[in-house]
Amino acid sequence: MRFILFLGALFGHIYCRETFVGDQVLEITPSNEEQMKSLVQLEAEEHLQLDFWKPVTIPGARAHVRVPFGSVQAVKAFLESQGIAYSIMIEDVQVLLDKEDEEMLQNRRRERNGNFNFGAYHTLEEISQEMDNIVAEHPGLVSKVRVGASFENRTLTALKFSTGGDKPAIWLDAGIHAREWVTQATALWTANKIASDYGRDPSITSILDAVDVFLLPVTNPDGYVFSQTHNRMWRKTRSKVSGSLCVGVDPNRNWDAGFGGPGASASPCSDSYRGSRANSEVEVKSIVDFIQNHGKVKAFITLHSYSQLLMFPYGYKCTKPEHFDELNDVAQKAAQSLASLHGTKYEVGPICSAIYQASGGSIDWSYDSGIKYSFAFELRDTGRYGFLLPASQILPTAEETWLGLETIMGHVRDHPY
Ligand code: INF
Ligand code: ZN
Repeated sequence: MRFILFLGALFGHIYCRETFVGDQVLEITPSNEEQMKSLVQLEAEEHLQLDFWKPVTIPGARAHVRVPFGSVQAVKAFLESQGIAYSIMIEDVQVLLDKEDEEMLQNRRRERNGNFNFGAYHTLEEISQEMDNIVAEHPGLVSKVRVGASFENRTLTALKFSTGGDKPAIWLDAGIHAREWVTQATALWTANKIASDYGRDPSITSILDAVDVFLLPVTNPDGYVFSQTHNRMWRKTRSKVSGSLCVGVDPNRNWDAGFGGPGASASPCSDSYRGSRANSEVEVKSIVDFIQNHGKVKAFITLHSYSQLLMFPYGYKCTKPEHFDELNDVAQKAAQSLASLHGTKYEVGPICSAIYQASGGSIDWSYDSGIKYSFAFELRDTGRYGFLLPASQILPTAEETWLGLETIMGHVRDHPY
């Protein structure tokens, strides 16, 4: 572990941030089962501290792995000895992180007098402040809802968009995985878009005249703060795991849907650790309770990054969901709408075939709870920057994603059940 004392002028605190100087992200393409096996063995070598951004799935599929500087030579020598093809996706992770820090600093200076810059990454405090501003600017439409609290007791605050009455609702969350920063930024932009354009944009107006929308921009606030102050690569919650020195549970393995099945780890130190039991994470339990209490949630949409995928159930099994045809049709249309703006290509399909088997995922739980319109987006990009997507791509990402969301929300509006 390499730490530097980061005089946090950025956030006014003093804390240790992990550095990633010389770390490289490799794109590895195993071409057969034997090479796959070698890669799985490599992943098991704990001392190498490999961080798979995109896990190994099938021969010919590309895996992305962040390799700590100290392991780069050994890993490359191993891959070459096995004849496994690879390329360098990111030459030096720290260079991208320094740029990200610099941009956040500059944005903070500019913003002090100007208005909120949706095309930049923000701290949790700034996001919370902007959510308050959106409510203040649209009091008749937007309100704050306390969904619950995180392990470290930060409030899980959602925005409710409602034109009144007791309507069916659409749930939209982002940032369940802390390091996927473009998703929290996209959710905040989306909140402002819906609030600003209701009454002006016929599509948004017709959606909100039929359904309410609940939007939770930072589903994993503890992890998000940790990714900004200690470890940019953090994914999980920050809960204490009894009997382990490792921290946190993968909140996208903790839902009561095929819990503990394939594609989730039983090891607390794994980035896909499922937790000791379903709903062990208060962030997950809070959403489950909120949705069950509401009782009329008809769509559950979650934003992840990266890979440019629009997925629907199932992840915990590889059999087709009952409503496969309809979900696939809606997802195809949504991906087409999304692509129409900047040409960004998304693949569409069930989680298990789009990427891999993953148990305990949120949209499998919502679907099996009767919420038919359950979708997961994997936003930009496909690996050039991965989780470290430059802030310059936030606005184009948010604008194109909205076209996909609007398609799904319109379908929900027109197909009450
Ligand atoms: N997504 C994968 C994950 O390991 C795949 C996924 C997405 C599974 C949605 C289930 C539901 O959770 C990401 N992407 O982590 O950020
Ligand atoms: Zn994710």
